[in-house]
Amino acid sequence: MKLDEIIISEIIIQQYFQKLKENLDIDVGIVGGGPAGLTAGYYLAQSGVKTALFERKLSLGGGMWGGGMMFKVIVVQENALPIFDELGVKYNKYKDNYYWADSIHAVTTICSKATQAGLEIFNLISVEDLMVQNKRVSGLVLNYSPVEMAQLHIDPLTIKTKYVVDSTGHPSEVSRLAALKSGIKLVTKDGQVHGEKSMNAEEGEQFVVENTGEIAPGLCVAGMSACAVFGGPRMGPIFGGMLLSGKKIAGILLKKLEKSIDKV
Ligand code: 48H
Repeated sequence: MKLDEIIISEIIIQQYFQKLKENLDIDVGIVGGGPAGLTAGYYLAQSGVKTALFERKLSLGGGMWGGGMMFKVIVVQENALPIFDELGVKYNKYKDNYYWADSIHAVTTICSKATQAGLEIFNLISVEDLMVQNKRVSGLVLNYSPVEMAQLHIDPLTIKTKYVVDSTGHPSEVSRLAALKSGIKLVTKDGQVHGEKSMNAEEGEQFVVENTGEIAPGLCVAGMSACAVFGGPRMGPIFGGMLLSGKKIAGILLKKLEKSIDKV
């Protein structure tokens, strides 16, 4: 059967811009597609919240792909296993409270479940700023990652959000932007981003979950960004805290958005 190259191009252009247009005004805009952002996106989309995730890179998964030091194994503790069970990620027991999974299997499975649940993921898009109205974060300012990488002087586009989740990992980019430019004080002691501290797996894993939440009107933090914003320790290649943080922020947002929380 004959294939027409122009129809192939037409499908891609039409469908992509349709998706982008449908996401100009959304409930939740998640920035960063690592384990925290993807888990948050899964639970929100699963509950019917209109959610889009923006990832700067070509691939999703953030720091999960590389396991520890490029060795593709991740460690997860017992209290996060219900999330792996729900997402269908297979894992193995090493000893009490130490479980491990293949990092490639974990990332691909979480991505698959999240998109099946209805999460719209836009890769190759960087969030370069926030829209702020009446002292509330009310949108995301987007640009194509290649524009950012080539340092081209090209203006961005903006989408409207009820809530933004900063799940940008170690750099906590969105929270830093908010502290620097928005004129809104973050809920940290001095209103600023404190920066993450040196390794302590046990404290870091607890800290990341405890500090997941709304840090300015309309702006939430989850995953490693929560450690960076509130000055908590890093924890190395153990990922339970990232998954639990993603699930926690989804639960908080579901309550705020007054949707069913049955599935969270
Ligand atoms: C679009 C952006 C932008 C932007 C960044 O680093 P991540 O995997 O983040 P988490 O919090 O889900 O997981 C952290 C974990 O991977 C980790 O690093 C751990 C546990 N470290 C412990 C330790 O001791 O080192 O993912 C963040 C994602 C990445 O894919 C970035 O490309 C993306 O966010 N991102 N996307 N616009 N402005 N900034």
